[in-house]
Amino acid sequence: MASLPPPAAGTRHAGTESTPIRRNPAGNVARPMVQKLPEPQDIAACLEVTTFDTPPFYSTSSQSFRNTVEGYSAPEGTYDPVVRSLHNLAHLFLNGTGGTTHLSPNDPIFVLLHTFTDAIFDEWLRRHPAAVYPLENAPIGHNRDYNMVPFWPPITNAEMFVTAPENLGYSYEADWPSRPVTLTEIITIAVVAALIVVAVIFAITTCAVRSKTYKMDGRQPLLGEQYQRYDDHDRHSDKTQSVV
Ligand SMILES: [Cu+2]
Repeated sequence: MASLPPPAAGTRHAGTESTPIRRNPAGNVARPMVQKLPEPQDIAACLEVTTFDTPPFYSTSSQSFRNTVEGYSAPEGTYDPVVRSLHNLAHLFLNGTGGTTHLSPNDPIFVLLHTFTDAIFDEWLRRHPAAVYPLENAPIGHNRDYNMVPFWPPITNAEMFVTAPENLGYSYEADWPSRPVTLTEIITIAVVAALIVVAVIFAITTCAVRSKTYKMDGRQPLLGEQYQRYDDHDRHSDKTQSVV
């Protein structure tokens, strides 16, 4: 029996005829939200989401790092049905083959996007060493001790919930963006700085006043002008005596 010829360039990975790879970056005028790529601060924000996943362990999960990096939540972790961010936003920005779920692996950018998404996950694991993978109630195949499909030999989700250098044989080198300072933090820093300045001025003033007082005390004669002198007293006594 003759074998089928290899699929021509531009066909689907499933081997059925399709169109060439298409890209129309930022060209989806019907969805302004997907006309831009994720920003570095979006990555910084998602790296600060502290919980790996939250019920219902789905694309509607809020404050879930998994759902945030996937792109169904705002970068800070809050679920919003209209938001598309990070991984999802990069797909949708491509607005073509890379933005269509069942075709996206045909665009070579897919490899870069998913490698970088894994690098973010790896950095998140490094920053949150106490994080736990859901034990139960996740969709089928996604509990901690379930095997990852289709890998063979079988390996569980828990076994892959480790940083890359730990036992996967590779590591990432990336300059991770730092989170911008929030207005609340700026106000807090300003208030603390002002209090420190006031405390320093108060301390300096107190020291100066005490030092001056000490010096004045040191020069204070035992008897000043306000005290009656012996001779005055004597004179006064003499007057008294003379009156008498
Ligand atoms: Cu993807």
